[in-house]
Amino acid sequence: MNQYLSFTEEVKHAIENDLPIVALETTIISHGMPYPDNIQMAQKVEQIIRDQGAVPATIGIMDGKIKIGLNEEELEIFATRDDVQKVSRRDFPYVLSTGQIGATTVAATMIAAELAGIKVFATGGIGGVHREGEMTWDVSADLQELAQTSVAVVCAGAKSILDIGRTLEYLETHGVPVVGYQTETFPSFYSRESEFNVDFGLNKPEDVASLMDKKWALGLNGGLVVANPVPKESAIDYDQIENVIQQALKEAKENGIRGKEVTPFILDKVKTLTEGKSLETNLALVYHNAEVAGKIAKSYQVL
Ligand code: PSU
Ligand code: MN
Repeated sequence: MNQYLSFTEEVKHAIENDLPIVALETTIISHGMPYPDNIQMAQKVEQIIRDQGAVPATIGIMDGKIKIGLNEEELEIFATRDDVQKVSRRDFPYVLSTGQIGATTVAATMIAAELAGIKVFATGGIGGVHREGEMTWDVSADLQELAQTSVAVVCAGAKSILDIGRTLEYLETHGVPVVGYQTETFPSFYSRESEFNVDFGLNKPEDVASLMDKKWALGLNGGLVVANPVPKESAIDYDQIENVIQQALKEAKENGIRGKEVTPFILDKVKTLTEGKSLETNLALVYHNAEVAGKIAKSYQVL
């Protein structure tokens, strides 16, 4: 194992005994949701994974180590401190070497999961090609990570703050399968649909596990997107959220928001503009993703 990894007892035990493990990210805690919703979410997601018979491993950087699994106290730190760095692939060496606290994005969590031998990761939504990305070149490092790091990312698709069409084109170019879990339509985070289809619809956790197994057995390194639509009762209407997103994007532009600040800024605006409804939806979809990821991890482990 890599010398910079450090494990909780629960995760260490799971690795030693070949138990199914689901990785979880910390950017969603530190930069994706307000306190105390974020800490409640972090705890509940772990519980949902345990209820599925898998072991949660929330990943973050602290004390010069990449922590694979965080205890209660550490989770609280990620949820409350305002000096937590947002860490993607680029930021990893800096934050680790300066001993800062780093919340891992999808890309960084995938890197850590792969180092730890974890194959399944549950999150909310992946980053992607931003709208007007052809001008700004704002393309999330999550996409390039999916191209090269062999982890299945269970998410509710990509937010329509992004250019979903270009995001899917990017993934196709880089050989990343986009699997719809019990859907043929690519979900757009708050909504169960978008204008785009997934590449492959699969209905059972075993089917997803089998696809993962075949991909990697062929030496086709890289991840896959398992797009799992938000439950119906928590979904927001596609057109309704589009108006909100337009407004949030406009404000981001007016405020000159750039680089890694863009995604957190827009998320926060959307939350304010929907008067918290988007947060409720966000929570519901993360819980659903955790449940499905737990099932996939179990199915993959017995192959
Ligand atoms: N989308 C969400 N919530 C989030 C993120 C994305 O709905 O918290 C976070 C994830 O950690 C994702 C990151 O990996 O934002 C992408 O940031 P960027 O676009 O700067 O790559
Ligand atoms: Mn970006």
